[in-house]
Amino acid sequence: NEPLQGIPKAKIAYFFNPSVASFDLGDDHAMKPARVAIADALIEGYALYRKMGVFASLWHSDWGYCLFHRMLKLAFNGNVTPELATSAWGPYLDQFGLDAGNDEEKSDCPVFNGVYKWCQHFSGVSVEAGRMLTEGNADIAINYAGGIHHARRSSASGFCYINDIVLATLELLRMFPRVLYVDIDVHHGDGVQVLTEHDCYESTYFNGKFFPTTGSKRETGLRQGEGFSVNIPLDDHIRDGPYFETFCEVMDLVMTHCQPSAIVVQTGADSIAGDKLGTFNLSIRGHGRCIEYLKTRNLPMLVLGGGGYTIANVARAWTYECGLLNDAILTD
Ligand code: TV1
Ligand code: CA
Ligand code: ZN
Repeated sequence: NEPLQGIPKAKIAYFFNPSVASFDLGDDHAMKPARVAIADALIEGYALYRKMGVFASLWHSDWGYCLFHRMLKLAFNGNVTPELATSAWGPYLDQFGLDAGNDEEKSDCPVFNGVYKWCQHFSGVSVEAGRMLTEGNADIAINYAGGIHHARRSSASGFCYINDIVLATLELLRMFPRVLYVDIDVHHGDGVQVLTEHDCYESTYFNGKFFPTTGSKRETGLRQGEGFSVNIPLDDHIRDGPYFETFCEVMDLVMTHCQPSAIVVQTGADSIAGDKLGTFNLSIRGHGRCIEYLKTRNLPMLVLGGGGYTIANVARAWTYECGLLNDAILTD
């Protein structure tokens, strides 16, 4: 696993904003933004900061809302709060996929304190990370706070209120004619799929019952994107061997067919064994092999986070993969 002689190392821009740790969707909510801070602490602890350009991005941006989303900005002008959600704005929440977050029922997309800031933060950073690539200032840009793949243009879904992946991909498409999106989160990346008619797309997991229930093999792209999407339904409890065999087989074909000029990868860690929501049996090493595979293509690459609900696994996986991207093999 030594880096090949003579091949220059990739220039990596790593983004982290410590304020992620302060966002809280609710005590018992599965999505914990703070896991990104734990991953970051481990990444720093393994001395990976010394190998990358580190951007403690404090940038908050409304771009996302201007470019693409209507929901929170236009509907609520960013002022949505739990108090307003239970009073004046109550009747309008439903159409935007939001929930007042009453204790009685577990809701995927509650209006929590700071929801708008959280979205501004990670989506602004994903776009900024994308810009590092379009401006040629890095070969790989990383934002583990992003990768929030279910959000639709006008509605929240599955813990996702704003689709930073689509926003960052739009930024990449300004420079790169074809962007390949790869999604190894256990859930199907439905919000990205519906918005990427011209791009390649790959996702894992389909089962008519598992959230969000989309992502069958027959969904292969629309109009000018027909034939440029691929969904790979996989079985529960799938292990490293069969998973990576399928991944390679499909990706080899995708690479030839699509000839991408840049890659966006959503590295949701809920496909790792022992996840609170996920049902796959991948090891961290197995999950990481997908990242290794993509890295060897030597294309500008935006690496985003995603799901991941067993926090120690998330932090370990993203640290291990951040190591791989930096040509370092980390061990326990
Ligand atoms: C509050 C508190 C919400 C505890 C939601 C699991 C909770 C879930 C919770 C949960 C949970 C889902 C559905 C609900 C069908 C809907 C970031 C009836 C222990 C990218 C999103 C999964 C995954 C949504 C996001 C899913 C991602 N599963 N505890 N909610 N409706 N929603 O099934 O892809 O990882 O589980
Ligand atoms: Ca997926
Ligand atoms: Zn997921």
